[in-house]
Amino acid sequence: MAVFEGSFDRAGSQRFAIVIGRFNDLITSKLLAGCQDCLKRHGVDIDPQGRQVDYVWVPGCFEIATVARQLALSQRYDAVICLGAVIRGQTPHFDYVCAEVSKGIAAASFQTGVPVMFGIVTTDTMQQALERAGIKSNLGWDYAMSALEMASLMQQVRSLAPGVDGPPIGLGALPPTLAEA
Ligand code: INI
Repeated sequence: MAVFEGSFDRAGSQRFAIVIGRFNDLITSKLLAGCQDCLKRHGVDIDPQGRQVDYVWVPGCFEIATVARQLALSQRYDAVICLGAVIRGQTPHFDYVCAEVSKGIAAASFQTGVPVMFGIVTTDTMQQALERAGIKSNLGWDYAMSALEMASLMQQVRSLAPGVDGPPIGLGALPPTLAEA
């Protein structure tokens, strides 16, 4: 039998989409910078005019999953990275947005078989969000690492059952990924 693990040495041949929420862009732009730094240092060409990373801006976290699912369905990407920030205010809005973005991203990944990374910072205060977006650490870097790992791992796991890489429910078989073509 075997042990499967994602590696970080295939980054130069992988493609990524990054979906970023404009809401709280003081935070999300810093998450994006951390994410890009990680991808670049692992050999990914992060230039928007290049062939490896596409960037998609959406109004806020509520819209992220819809776009991420559509990008995953395109089969152009080895992983989709979602970046957003939800900061608790004095209204119940926080809970609605958190619930939808978390369920939506999980569904997008499960339905398409493409790794969709949950890069959503959820905090009580702006100070806590800033600490996670560069003051203490930058979670954008961590989300990119997870994307690299999952992109590599899914390539290996898919190869166990060639031609059966479609989603588990509902949508029927999808064409092979560009990475495999
Ligand atoms: N969007 C966020 O990304 N973060 C938030 O903290 C947030 N809050 O708290 O309101 C938020 N709201 C906007 C929402 O995501 C949608 O863009 C908007 O409701 C339009 O559909």
